[in-house]
Amino acid sequence: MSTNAELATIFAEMAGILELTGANRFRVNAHDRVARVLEALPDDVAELADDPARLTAIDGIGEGSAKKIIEYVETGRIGEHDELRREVPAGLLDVLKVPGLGPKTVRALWEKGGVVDIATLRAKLESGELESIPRMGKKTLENIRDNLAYADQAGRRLRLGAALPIAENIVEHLQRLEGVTRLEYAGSLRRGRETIGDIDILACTDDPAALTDAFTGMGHVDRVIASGETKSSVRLADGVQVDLRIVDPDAFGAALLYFTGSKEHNVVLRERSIKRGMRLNEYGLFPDEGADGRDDDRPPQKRGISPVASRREEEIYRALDLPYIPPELREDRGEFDHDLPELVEVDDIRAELHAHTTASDGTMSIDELAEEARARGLHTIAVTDHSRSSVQANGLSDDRLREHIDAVRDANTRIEGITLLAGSEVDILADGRLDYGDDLLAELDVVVASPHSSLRQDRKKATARLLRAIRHPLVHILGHPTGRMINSRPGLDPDISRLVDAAVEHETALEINANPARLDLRDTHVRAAVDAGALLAINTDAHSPAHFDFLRYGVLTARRGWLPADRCLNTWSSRTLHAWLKRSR
Ligand code: DGT
Ligand code: CA
Ligand code: CA
Ligand code: ZN
Repeated sequence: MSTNAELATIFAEMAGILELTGANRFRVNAHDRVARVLEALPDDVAELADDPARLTAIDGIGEGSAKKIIEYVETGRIGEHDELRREVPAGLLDVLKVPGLGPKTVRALWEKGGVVDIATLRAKLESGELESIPRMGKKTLENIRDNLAYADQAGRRLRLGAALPIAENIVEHLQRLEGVTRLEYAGSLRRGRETIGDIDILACTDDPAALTDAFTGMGHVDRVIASGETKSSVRLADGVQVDLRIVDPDAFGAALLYFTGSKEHNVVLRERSIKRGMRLNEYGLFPDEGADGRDDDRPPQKRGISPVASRREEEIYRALDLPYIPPELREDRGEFDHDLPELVEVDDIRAELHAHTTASDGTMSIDELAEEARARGLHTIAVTDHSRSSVQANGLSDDRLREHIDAVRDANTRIEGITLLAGSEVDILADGRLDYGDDLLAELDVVVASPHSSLRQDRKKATARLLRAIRHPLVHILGHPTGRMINSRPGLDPDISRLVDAAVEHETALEINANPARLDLRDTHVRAAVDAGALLAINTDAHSPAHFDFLRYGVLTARRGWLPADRCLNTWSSRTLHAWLKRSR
């Protein structure tokens, strides 16, 4: 393991132990953050450790963490880590990673149930031994059992929100090398899929050996899987594989097209080529004769055969009588037979309609939230804290909401350059009723209604529940409609076509929650909503300033669902948006 990888593991472990032993959130988060920063850092942290200032210059690494990193580089251990490890059984940290198991529960399982690792957890679930632990009902234990099974089958695909920053760091790092003329990521990442199997990178360079060395020698490389003249693969500390392919500049477009995929999209492109008397492969689009060298697997260009198109993706599409197809649409989901929409872009987004403050479970005050939103160029920010039933999120009682509305309206008169709207993210209760009465909801400028509990309802109940919220005349937006968490919680499975039809009829917008753990609605649901003519909202659900950066994940998902800018509330002018919000008031 490289130093980066080792340190990332250590910091993640310290965060886990601190969490289990009930340390304060701030300390847990600081360790967790350092782990993630090191995981994505292509520079070798051991080299940076010569100078503490170079470490603290990295976003997320403070003075305390820098000291620990230096301690590790110099001595091979961190004193604090050794001390922490003595406090809990090593296998307990795996138990903490089981979806749905928080530190409090794991602690109870450990102290009262004798669970020390996944194996004892499984065995004790089996034997019924855990049922005697206070507040550990049959239902809770059943959930744990299901979550164990779900986590097993979710496998090792990385969330988009984890993969994209890693890929961007690598691209930035390698692009700086002498001789590199082009370097981009391709694959499912470029298509914006919600999870990524591996990261595919394509490059052109005058010095392939130097690029390969730099790639396999990156600080966070855990293992070099392959290292060849044109193709190398590495595994990073967190287990994700990265493939690097070095290609000829004249064939870059063809390679980018091929390795962006999807496989299904490529298959249709190849068939289309054949119908037009041509052949398409990763080196280019060629005249039929000679493109496939029988016993010669060198690129056709090297065998003296000139391509019809190969330098740019656009040229290949044009030669196949197609418009340029954006990567997010390349799934063979109708992109060859339909007029393509003007897809929404990050720069189109001008309003955030779902955000939290310290009144519930956010970290920002109303003023800080407004300042952050204004700095990001938005004309409107809706303050939508949780409602009373979301107890764990410090949801607002009726009285607290009334005070909060006044505070938001007051802030709105004080703060220049942005409009603050008083809103709520109101819980949709299990039967579809909302968590506040209509009088109170009618006082709000924005009502986002979301499910947070009873997320294991059957399809029929879930559909009826969400339909009731969509039809509610005071609801503007249905927030994260299924409540799923990617790789950890399946969430509700409602009849989406009935939901989108009702959303069209009642002019209720459906949210694409941009949090990369949610991406809810998902791409295929967005497509169903767009096809039915529904309105969508892309919201970050910000609980802290950094969460505003989630926007791009929401936009990628929207684009995969063919969402044009004008069907998205957040792109509208403030006049149009405010008029729409007032329609039912
Ligand atoms: P992933 O990594 O599982 O999230 O998905 P992709 O789409 O990135 O797939 P990957 O990494 O296996 O390959 C990258 C692209 O290369 C893929 O989207 C299309 C192209 N490709 C790879 N293998 C094949 C193949 O056997 N046939 C065709 N037509 N294309 C392929
Ligand atoms: Ca891939
Ligand atoms: Ca790959
Ligand atoms: Zn929220």
